[in-house]
Amino acid sequence: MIRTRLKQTAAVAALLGIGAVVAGAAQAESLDQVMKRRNLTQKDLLSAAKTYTPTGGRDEFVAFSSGGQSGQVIVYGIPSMRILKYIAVFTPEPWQGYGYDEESKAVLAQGKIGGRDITWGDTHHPAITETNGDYDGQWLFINDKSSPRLAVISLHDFETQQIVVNPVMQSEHGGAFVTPNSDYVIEASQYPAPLGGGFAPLEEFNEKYRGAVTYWKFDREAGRIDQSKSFSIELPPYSQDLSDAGKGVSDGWSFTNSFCTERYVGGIERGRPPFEAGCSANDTDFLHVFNWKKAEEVYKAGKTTKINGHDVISLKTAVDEGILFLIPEPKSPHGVDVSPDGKYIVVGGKLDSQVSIYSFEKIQASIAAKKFSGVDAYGVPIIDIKDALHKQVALGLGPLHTQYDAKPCVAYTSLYVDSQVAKYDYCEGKILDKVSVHYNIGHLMSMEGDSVHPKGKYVVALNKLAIDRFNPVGPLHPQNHQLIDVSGDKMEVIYDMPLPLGEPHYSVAIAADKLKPLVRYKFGTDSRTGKTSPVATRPGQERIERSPGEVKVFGTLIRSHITPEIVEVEEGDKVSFHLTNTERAEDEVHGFAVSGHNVNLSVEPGKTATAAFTADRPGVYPYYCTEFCSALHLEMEGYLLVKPKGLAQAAAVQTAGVTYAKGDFDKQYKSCVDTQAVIDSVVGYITSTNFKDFPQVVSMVEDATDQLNFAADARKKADEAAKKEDWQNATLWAGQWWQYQVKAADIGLRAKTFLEQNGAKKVK
Ligand code: CUK
Ligand code: CUA
Repeated sequence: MIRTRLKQTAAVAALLGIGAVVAGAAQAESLDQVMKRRNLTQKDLLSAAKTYTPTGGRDEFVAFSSGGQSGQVIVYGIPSMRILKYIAVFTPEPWQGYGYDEESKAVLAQGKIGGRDITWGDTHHPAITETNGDYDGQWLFINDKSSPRLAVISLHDFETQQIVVNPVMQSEHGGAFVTPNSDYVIEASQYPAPLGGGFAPLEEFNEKYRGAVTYWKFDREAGRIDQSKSFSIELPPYSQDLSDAGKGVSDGWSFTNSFCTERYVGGIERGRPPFEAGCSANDTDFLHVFNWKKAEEVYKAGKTTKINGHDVISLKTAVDEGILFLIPEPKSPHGVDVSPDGKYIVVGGKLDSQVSIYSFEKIQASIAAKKFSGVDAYGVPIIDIKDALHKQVALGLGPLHTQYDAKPCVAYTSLYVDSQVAKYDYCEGKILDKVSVHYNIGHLMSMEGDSVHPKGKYVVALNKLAIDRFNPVGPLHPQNHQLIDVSGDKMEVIYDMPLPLGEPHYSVAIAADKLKPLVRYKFGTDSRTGKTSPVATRPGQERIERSPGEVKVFGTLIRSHITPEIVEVEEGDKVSFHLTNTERAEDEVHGFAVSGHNVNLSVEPGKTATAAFTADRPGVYPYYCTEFCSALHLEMEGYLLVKPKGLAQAAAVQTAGVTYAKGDFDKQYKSCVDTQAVIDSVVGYITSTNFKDFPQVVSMVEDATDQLNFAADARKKADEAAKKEDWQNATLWAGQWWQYQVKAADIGLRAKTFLEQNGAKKVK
């Protein structure tokens, strides 16, 4: 064992730069040869150059994509299209410990419906918080279409912190869409049902079934939706679809389209034609136009009805107070997207060949003049389509969703049936370009393309089918996001990215430099509340608290040990491990898993997480860290001993596997002293540079200093034991001293490499 350590000392020295040069490799291939071998064209090379991101390179934009049925959010970089993270939202996700630690279980539990766990979600539309209509990169919202819920994700740590259940709807689609200062998050229902739940026969569809739109109040300071300050508006039983908030001139208004205004109820098994036939019979459906500022006043004035304790403005009040208007929109409409200046509202019709561009000014003129073509069956005033349209542009078949460019009046609309993206001038109504995508595009995303200042450069096509684009992996194909370069006059598809997680609907992309995520948590943070955890434990304060039937472990995690290492409980005890990662080093995550108990934590630097379970089976259960965190990661282990009830205390004789004598101690001690010389040389190098100009290195130096302080402490213990000629403990503590030295050397080496590669200068 000692000899191994000596060898390791040599290895550390070798790592630090006294190594041999790798012998000459075969002649490198030329670019021409690679092109030939891989059958690449000049155009391919150009695309590669536009998307390739060299090692260590960063992306210009970060995209947040819905993860569809996975109930997650997918984060990736643009233009490299490299996936960076899956954010667990509605679905348990082991790597992040989501749904395994008690803190995140509490978040998932907020999403229960009628006491039932819903362990997945159908995520559709992410929205980043906005300030004056610009993305601010602080919070992210996403909806669940299947069970009407909305989640709040902190962009400080990319973790889900809140789930709210819609109190009146049974399904939804048109969320999450934010108002220009994120005062409200809009969520509109999809399939009508009795508001607030409960049964009503389908024969009473017209009378008892309803749609709704909810305005969730976002409390930015708390970073939470405030359910007590949120309200809804009752709507006719149409299938309300997507929404968008007005901005600029149209701030204070919002728009939600709809289909199946026929209010058709299918029933194939009852001999009726299916929903799809009856729901697409009319030539037009209705765009809903809301004065939400007015609705807010009406809500604050208390002119609401309570449903499940939630304030609802009735359809009648909405009409009487001038909150709701309808405008016909052709045919089976889908997306509704407000232009960056707020002057136009673009609607795509799935069964139409044109987009309809409504003018906010014209809509307002009609409302002011009370010029309506009639009312619907519920008394809602209808504005004549001719009085509201700015233009209709024939783009192609199946226009769905629209995003905007940095250039004024330029928009991109997805054409589902044609499998194309159309670029056009929506002010003049002129098509500028079209590009084919593969296949059947749903949403599309331009950079910050639904904000008041879109960034242009790229559009991503979110295709519904991949078919032949990738290596086959069975009947369930990956999703395909195609990157389109839109910087020139002609759009060019330059990259295909398979997404193997769920069917993404909408995505949003933000300039990467607007995101300022944490490197580490403040000591003892509960990442799900963002506050200091009441069970955070400082190093040296680790303890086991026992009460009848209950054992609470307050522990810490640091390279490479779990404190405590042995936990003895009795069969039937309720056990909780409250673990705090006391690392300050970047990316030094520790996991925690207990054999056979479904215990799995991810504890990032500074975080506190809790695993709770009942120890109902006597036995010996190893626990360990699940992240390869250091050279001694495998030794980051411990035992949970579950004693059978009533077992007499065994004789407490612990036998060591190996015994050590003075000679062993001397050898170990010498190897520590040798290692210290190596460390000193690295420290000498680092401190001779301008390392303080590199924040990453400063934090590594902090971490290494921590490790060296731990080393000094272990050395003291070794010295004390040696003084008592307790060679067993003296040798073991000297070994621990060496462990800390290796960690310090490891970090020092990383810092040295960083400085060398990033052009650090000698200062002394
Ligand atoms: S929806 Cu899926 S393609 Cu949910 Cu926004 Cu249009
Ligand atoms: Cu901590 Cu492995």
